[in-house]
Amino acid sequence: MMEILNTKVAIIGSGPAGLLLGQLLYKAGIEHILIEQRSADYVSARIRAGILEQVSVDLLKQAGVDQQLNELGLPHHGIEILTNGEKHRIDLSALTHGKQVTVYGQTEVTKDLMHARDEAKLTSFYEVNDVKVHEFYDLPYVTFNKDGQEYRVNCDFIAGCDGYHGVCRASVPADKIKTFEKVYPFGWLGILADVPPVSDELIYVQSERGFALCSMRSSTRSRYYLQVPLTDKVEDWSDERFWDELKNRLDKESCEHLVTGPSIEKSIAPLRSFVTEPMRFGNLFLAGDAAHIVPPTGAKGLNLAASDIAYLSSALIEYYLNGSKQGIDEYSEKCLKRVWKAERFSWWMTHLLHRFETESEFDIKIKQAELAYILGSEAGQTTLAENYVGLPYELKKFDELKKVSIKYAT
Ligand code: FAS
Ligand code: PHB
Repeated sequence: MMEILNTKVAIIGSGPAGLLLGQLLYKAGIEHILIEQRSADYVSARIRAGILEQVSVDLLKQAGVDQQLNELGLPHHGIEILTNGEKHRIDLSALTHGKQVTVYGQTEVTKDLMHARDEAKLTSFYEVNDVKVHEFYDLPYVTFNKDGQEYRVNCDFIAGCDGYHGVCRASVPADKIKTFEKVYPFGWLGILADVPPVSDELIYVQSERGFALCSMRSSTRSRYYLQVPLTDKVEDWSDERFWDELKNRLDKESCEHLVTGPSIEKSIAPLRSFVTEPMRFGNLFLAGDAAHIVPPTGAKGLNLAASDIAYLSSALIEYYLNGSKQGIDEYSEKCLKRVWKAERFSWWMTHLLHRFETESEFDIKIKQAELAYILGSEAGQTTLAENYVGLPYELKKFDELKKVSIKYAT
């Protein structure tokens, strides 16, 4: 016997996009149901991004989940780029009239949003199977199975926040969707270790042995990455081999400051650029990784998910509060303008800092000259800095709506 539920918005996926949308809709008094295939424990344990743009921090504040972020988040005003054995600091704040980024793990963002959801006793279904989306060009509904019970959720809208491998994008008829993709011929081997970071700020490394990144989660927990061939497997990389290779790519001073220790997480992530056009299909909206993927070099993945949700939550709040469909109709075009700029920046940073087996000696010289120009020019550094801290939203009405949704704050 199918159990029938009715709501305004069905959110598929309990990653940062789905959770943030749910929280913003809740703050605006708009009922919704969240549907996730994995367990809540699995979702809250995932280790991924680490850098929040200021616009993402503002959105988490708007959602009322910024308490721990304010206490534990690390404001960063610069990054370093290491090339040819020399470190060059990019003064993000000086070059962007005071903007900054905040180091705060996606894992913590997810836990903060899940905690807020639990506190508000919102309707969530975890560990579901066989999720399907239906009739999203007409009267949409979602079906799924949980513990042997079949469910049908009738709704006005479906938010496809189910990531790159989700069911929502896959459910769009082929003649209604276009995708753009670039797969990079290497991956990132990431390690998490409870050791103090090698430096106060992130170090992006361009070396002849390949890219490396020195990042962190706190003053006692570090996150490091190495560019590795796609053929590598995690089991090929002992902790000792990882630390030795990282030292081979770092400068002398950093090696002297590097504290090594046992990994608490180690994984290899593939790198791709991917965009879906459009991002809206009748009453189905794609947001976050369901619609686009960036190589993590520019630290944009999580932040793009946040900007999609800024646009989508604003559009849905405007629809239910003011009866206007303008935000809904403009959703895809507005998202994609910001998505493509972040795709370009992420592609550019990846191209500039990684080694490609196919590049000629001339290509390498040109890339080194490009990086030397960027590092030696205020204009060059500014273009890197303003993209890294996050380009502004084109969402003037969002501020007005923020007041409305705060008015509904519980
Ligand atoms: P997510 O993929 O986070 O969430 C989608 C959710 O939908 C998941 O919980 C999934 O279980 C669920 N789902 C999927 N199919 C479903 C179905 N059929 N039914 C119900 N639920 C379904 N970004 C950075 O900025 N920096 C990084 O260093 C970085 N590292 C990354 C490392 C890895 C291994 C990966 C995969 C991504 C990384 N990213 C990084 C990008 C990442 O942070 C994403 O941008 C971010 O998770 C996007 O959030 P969501 O769009 O919510 O998608
Ligand atoms: C991270 O800390 O996980 C991180 C930071 C910056 C990036 C990518 C990942 O560009």
